[in-house]
Amino acid sequence: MSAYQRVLSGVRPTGHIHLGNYLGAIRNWVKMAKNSKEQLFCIVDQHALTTAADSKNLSQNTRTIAAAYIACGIDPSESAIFAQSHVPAHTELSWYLNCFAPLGWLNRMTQFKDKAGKNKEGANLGLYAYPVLMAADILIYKATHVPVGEDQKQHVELARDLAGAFNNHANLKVFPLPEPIIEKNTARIMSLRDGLSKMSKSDLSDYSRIHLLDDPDIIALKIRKAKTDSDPIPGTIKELTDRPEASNLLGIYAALSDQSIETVCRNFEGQTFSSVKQELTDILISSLTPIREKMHYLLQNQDEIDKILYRGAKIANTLAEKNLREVREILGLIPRADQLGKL
Ligand code: AQP
Repeated sequence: MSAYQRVLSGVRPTGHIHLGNYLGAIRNWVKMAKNSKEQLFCIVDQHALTTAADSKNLSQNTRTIAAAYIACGIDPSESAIFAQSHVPAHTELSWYLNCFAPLGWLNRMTQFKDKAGKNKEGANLGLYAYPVLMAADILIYKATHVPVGEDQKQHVELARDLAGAFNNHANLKVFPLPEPIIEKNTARIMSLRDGLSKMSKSDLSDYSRIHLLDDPDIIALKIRKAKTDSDPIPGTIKELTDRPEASNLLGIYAALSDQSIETVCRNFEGQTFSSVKQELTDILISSLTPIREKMHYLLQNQDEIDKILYRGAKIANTLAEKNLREVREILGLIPRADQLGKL
């Protein structure tokens, strides 16, 4: 029997997909997909519009993220891979959920505070309402499990709260409460330039992250330049406290070599970062080269990517429309002509 009923997750096509997206999210999707009944992986292009809409590159970025999913091991014949904007039910459900979302819940969202920065009055409504659209992304499929990095945990919790609020209104268990699935060791991969900041697509410095499309020379250069400290590697994880950059690099090495950080510390004990950086470079290159090559191949065959996206959207639309019809009926809206008799 499958451990997971229906798995759903997504990435924003906002720029270069990076090692944090891979280790914190997509690698876990691949593992979970093998153990779940149904999987849907979307490229959340409408979320990308909430921060500095990059209309010139959005469609290309969307295809690049789709290529990354496939290259990282998501099988499009077993999982629906699609663009969020190809399934209009997401935004429709999002509106209904908006009407169940007290402002107090949204005011607690830390990502809005981080992304809006000091200029909250100037931030757009889409950025503020982003977590409700994310709840709709999940609930429109009645997804049961949502693999994410640590930064998205609060948003999945909001989706649970909104599912509960809607279920209470309906006096029915319409939506299952989705569970966030977070891989503890890779939940938060940090910037290569600052061990206290998350590795992020929107960081201005390319040297802060490894892109999945970086070639070996660039990977080697970025790791050479990665911030470290001058102390040798300790034998225990406890001694890594207050050494954020060292913890991050050893954590990345541990994740890629499928070892615990404890084992990595023991194996490298007493060595300096220059030798560890060489080993880290080697394992990054050997892990990411097949992904980069497959992404390049797919990106040269964009029609193939589009076919996969359209096929995925067809599966997603069928599921979403069925659930949307149920929601509309509960809310008391007159059924749409095209939905009559289809429940
Ligand atoms: N540094 C990270 N470590 C672990 N997981 C991460 N994720 C993102 N960064 C890290 C996880 O990747 C998935 C997709 O993220 P997203 O693109 O939808 O949004 P994000 O979390 O805002 O990612 P970025 O890279 O920081 O993008 P920008 O800069 O555009 O905001 C999620 O599961 C996320 O947790």
